[in-house]
Amino acid sequence: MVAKTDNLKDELIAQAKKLGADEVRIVNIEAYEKFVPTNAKPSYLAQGMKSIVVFYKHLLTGAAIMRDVTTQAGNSHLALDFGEEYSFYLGEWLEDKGYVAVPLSPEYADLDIKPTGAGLLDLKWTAEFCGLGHVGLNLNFLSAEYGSRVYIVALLTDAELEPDTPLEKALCPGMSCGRCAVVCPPKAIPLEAKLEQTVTDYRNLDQKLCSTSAMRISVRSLFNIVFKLKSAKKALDVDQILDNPYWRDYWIATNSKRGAFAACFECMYVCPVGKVDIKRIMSTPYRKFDIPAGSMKHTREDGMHRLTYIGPPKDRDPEYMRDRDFDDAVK
Ligand code: B12
Ligand code: SF4
Ligand code: SF4
Repeated sequence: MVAKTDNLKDELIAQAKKLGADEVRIVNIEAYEKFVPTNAKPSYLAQGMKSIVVFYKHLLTGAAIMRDVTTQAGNSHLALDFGEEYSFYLGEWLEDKGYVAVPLSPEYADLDIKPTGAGLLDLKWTAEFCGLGHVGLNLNFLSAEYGSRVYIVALLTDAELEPDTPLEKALCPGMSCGRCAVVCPPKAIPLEAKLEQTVTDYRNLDQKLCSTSAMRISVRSLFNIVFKLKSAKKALDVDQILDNPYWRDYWIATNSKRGAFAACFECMYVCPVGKVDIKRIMSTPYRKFDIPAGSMKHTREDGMHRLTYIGPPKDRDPEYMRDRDFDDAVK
């Protein structure tokens, strides 16, 4: 028997925040499905669901101000784990009231939706759809409070909840900021756009390039290395190959997830959006090395806005850039 309450949505938001969620919004499933061009939609998972409850959990500022990517990854996994846990308890809270609810794994990538993997819902769009924030230049979701330094979680329910609407104004100014694009190690974020366009026209990400940093140790990297060794132009030195730190990284990534994904945070900590945490992040010594004054150039000519990165200082050497690609072994 469903317990009728007039203010179920308010109670649900209060409950989610009590559990630890930062901001919570509601998506109406019927309206959302009309915009989803892939199978990453609620009806692919379950029939009869009415609402998506979407919320985010922020990373601790301490993780964003340090140099060590592994510690950042550990913190990001914690934020995701907590979010996932809250989504279970929130689902249980709804079920105690007579509804059904199901949390969605926030980092799972389904190979049937897309052969290279896609979320059960593409959460950045889900979050933009209900005004939780806005998807920025780099296709990361930005919240007004913590910029992109948040992880998104969602659950489906058959409870009919009043939906929220998208933000009226983008949080990301696009090329006139462009900090994420210049600092991105594999240059996976757009570095130029037509002057007359706005960020919603040109926001994009080369996912394959990004994954070389963000999923440094993955099945793809393993295949790449095996094929590279197989087609070596010289006799392989077994000791040299076994000595490469990649194998230990692979074990650590399998064991702890570190390096397997969430192995790059560059676009997250340089993003100036975030009224709660950004001042503290930008004022810390190590973050000042990211884009020191004068290290970024904007050119506006031939109808194009182009970005160039002149930095970074030499001693800024993110951990994941160390060589683990076996080039010495094969050339
Ligand atoms: C696959 C994946 C990746 C891929 C692709 C990233 C991407 N931007 O899509 C790679 C490996 C590159 C990646 C990298 C990172 N990721 Co990731 N990743 C995911 C994952 C598991 C699925 C995303 C997905 O489905 N992408 C869709 C792609 C694969 O399909 P596509 O064909 O290119 O695009 C189609 C769909 O988007 C479709 N679509 C589907 N639904 C909808 C709905 C609407 C309304 C519309 C218009 C379109 C639409 O339309 C497109 C065209 O057909 C999500 C979790 C989730 N469930 O959302 C986390 C997620 C996106 N990752 C996250 C993070 C944090 C990262 C990294 C920072 C690494 C890290 N340190 O953790 C980087 C950031 C890269 C970046 N700039 O976005 C967070 C993002 C949080 C945030 N603030 O935005 C997420 C949401 C995890 C989470 N639960 O919080 N990731
Ligand atoms: S996670 Fe790293 S590689 Fe991917 S877009 Fe951000 S800065 Fe670029
Ligand atoms: S760093 Fe700048 S351009 Fe990139 S997402 Fe943030 S606000 Fe947008």
